[in-house]
Amino acid sequence: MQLSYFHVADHVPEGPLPDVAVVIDVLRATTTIACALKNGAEAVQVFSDIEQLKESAAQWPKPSRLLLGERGGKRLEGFDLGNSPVEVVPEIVSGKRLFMSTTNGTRSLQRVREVDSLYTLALPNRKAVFDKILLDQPTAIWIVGSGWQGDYSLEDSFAAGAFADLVVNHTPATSIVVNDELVAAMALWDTWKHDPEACLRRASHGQRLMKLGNHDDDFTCCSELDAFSVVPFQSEPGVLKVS
Ligand code: 3SL
Repeated sequence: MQLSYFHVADHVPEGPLPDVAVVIDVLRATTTIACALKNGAEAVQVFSDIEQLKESAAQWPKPSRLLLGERGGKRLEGFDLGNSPVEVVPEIVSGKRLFMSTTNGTRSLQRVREVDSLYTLALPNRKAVFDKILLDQPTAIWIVGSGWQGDYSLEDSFAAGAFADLVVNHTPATSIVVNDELVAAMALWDTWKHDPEACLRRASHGQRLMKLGNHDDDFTCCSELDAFSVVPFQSEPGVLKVS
């Protein structure tokens, strides 16, 4: 099984696709997706373009839809929710389709939406996603981070290393770490694995969120390793459901 990591969507190569892709946006899109599906959302449909999101949402019955999104960490005007994993509680999201657009995470998802098996991963569902992917017995996995506006992000690379660490330790004889980006991500995991929240707070996007206000609950939720078992899977282009 060949494992590669690309820290932003723009670094994903053209050409043959792998059988599995895993998209990561620890702060906070893929954590929010995991929490929303765990809390009973019918699906999360992702868009990088806000106008397309509004058009698609308008086709959906009003009582069973929610608009969720942010730019620069702040909730979009006229949207029901921002992008906080602690806001997507069962009383609000259960049975609803969430139409979602975020600064970076939804762009990465769009970039690999043609891959046959597409999953999203956050720290709380790392082990669950790993267990599911192992059943697929893939030959190649692309791990795709979201970064921040085209730049590297510490927390996505940390989570990429956390995922790769599980794969490599479980199947040492058959796992091949293809690129140096993933070697570096695994070293990051080794550095911070005993204190994931410290890594998230040290990251530039963590610092950005702290400047925007009190996000303590977000940090707690986003750094809770292997806490629950929901596995978000792309069931049709752009639509994530529980696998
Ligand atoms: O960039 C993204 O996709 C978001 O997760 C950013 S934020 O944490 O909501 O600010």
